[in-house]
Amino acid sequence: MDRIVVLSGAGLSAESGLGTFRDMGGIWTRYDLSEVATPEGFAADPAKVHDFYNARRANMAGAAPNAAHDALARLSGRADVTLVTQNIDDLLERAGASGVIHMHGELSRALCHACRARWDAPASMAPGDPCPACAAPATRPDVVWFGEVPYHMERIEAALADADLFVSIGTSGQVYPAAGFVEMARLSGARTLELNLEASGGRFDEVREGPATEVVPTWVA
Ligand code: BV8
Repeated sequence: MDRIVVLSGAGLSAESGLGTFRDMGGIWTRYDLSEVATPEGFAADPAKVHDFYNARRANMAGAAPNAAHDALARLSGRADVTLVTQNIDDLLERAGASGVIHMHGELSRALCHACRARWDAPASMAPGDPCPACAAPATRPDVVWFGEVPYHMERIEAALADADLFVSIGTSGQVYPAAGFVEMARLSGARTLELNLEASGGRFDEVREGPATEVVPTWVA
């Protein structure tokens, strides 16, 4: 049985109404990422950063998984499949997927800068909220900002080294280290497939263009 690594990006959740980043009207065309998705931005204006993530958390709560999430949920839990996502939403879990690796963290989780405790984030966070574990007013969304080390890299790299097939879904391949995964998979002998609205221009053996709700269920079936 093929050992499969799937990497998803914002295009997986686009048809659920969650914004992408670099498409027309994308999040990074409306916000300066250095102000809302870096540790420096958070240090400079934590209220602005919390507002940014509180709005996305509300958007996520009002969204529903789509047919692509449902299809990946059917794949998940299989011993030979590793689901990696750059997305910080919980739509794969709400579709029933298990063992999803959120390399950029999760919007539904909070983190304490002081003691590194993690817990389910409230709907709205604000500067100075006390940590439930150590009471320090050092809480933040549990997401990986630019300049921070992504989560679970060892586990992801081990899966890529062992993969027979690497499938990239709905990502522009602009952000590292995720953008380098296709090359890592190729070097370990895996076949590579891109499922995307439009080809990202990355080096894939095969590209299937179309909306995720069409090309992902067709591939999973
Ligand atoms: C790190 C969480 C060291 C927060 C995010 C110069 C060269 C190379 C690298 C760098 C460099 N300068 C700086 C870096 C490093 C930097 C980086 O890559 N910068 C880029 C901008 C050049 N990376 C980092 O800082 C990372 N950390 O490098 O640490 C290290 C490295 C390795 C090992 C140890 C240490 C940390 C990066 C994480 C940043 N956090 N998100 C949040 O979400 O707010 S990243 C951000 O971009 C998004 O969150 C998203 O996860 C990610 C990727 O975006 P996409 O998902 O691809 O979305 P995008 O809009 O770009 O594309 C949408 C796609 O969907 C398109 O392809 C479109 O066609 C498709 N689509 C649209 N609709 C549909 C669809 N597909 C299907 N169906 C549809 N309906």
